[in-house]
Amino acid sequence: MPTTLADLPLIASGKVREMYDLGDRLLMVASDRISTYDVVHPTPIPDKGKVLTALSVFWFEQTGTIVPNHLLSATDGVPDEARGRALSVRKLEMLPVECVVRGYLTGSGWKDYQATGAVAGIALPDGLLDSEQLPEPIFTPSTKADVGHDETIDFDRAAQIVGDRAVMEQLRDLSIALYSFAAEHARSRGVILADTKFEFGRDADGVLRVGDEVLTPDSSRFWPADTYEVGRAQPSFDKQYVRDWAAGTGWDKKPPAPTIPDDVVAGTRARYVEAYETITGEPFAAWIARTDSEQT
Ligand code: Q0Q
Repeated sequence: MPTTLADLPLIASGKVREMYDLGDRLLMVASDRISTYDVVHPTPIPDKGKVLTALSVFWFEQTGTIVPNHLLSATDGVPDEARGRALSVRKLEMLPVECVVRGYLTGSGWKDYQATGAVAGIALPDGLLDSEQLPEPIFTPSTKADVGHDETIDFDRAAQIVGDRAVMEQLRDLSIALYSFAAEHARSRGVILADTKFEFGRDADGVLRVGDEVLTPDSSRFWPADTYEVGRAQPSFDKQYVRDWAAGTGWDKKPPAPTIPDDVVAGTRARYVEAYETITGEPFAAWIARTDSEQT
């Protein structure tokens, strides 16, 4: 009997995503919800969940030779109501750190650098400017906060939390390799991948796999390369349209978030579809056709 999401045990939920139990595997579902300034708006962005799911699948398929991942299928076990925006994934024993890689100095990294000249205990050259590309990508792990922001920690603390320095070194090397591959690909398509976050776990055979979503606009910062300018904050490839609108409403960036008008919804949807087609070189319609069919 075809299932619906309501039939499945919910095991975890985030601001814009849910994780359900399929028994021998999990169902990772991306909603069409959008959050700005960490507050979820009441208005969905049609197809946002499908675009982000399609991007994760693109990157999983591109990076399987760098590190195995948890993807099983974009159709098997996926209820019709979630087709295109949900993946069945292997059950992993997730490691308790967020693996963040930064190629550019922005966000909390820029704040830490201004205050200390370092990020996550990694000393950086003097005189770097906001949004400047770092001499090389840096690994800046963070704790997994249930509520609020993850806290950046240094490598030694991350190794202590994971309980094995050699495993932490492996996570660092794999995270940097994944980021570097994706950043080179994105840059060739006119998009800067400023930073990203990975989560890893071990499957039942002890194999280390990258899990969660990967290299999506919700787990990464993507900037358009053609407007990139060092010395100021950069517009987000996907969220700038809605952020600029929100700034114009006088919203205090605290809950509740304002309802998004139709034209901003349409413009934001268009930016997500553009992000997918620019990065992958594939029409978004191809993803819809692929996941509408039975098997992939
Ligand atoms: C797992 N999460 C995060 C989450 C809500 C993701 C559980 N393959 C896995 C994964 C994954 N990915 C998880 N557990 C076991 N095996 C990841 C926090 C929460 C939606 C998506 N929660």
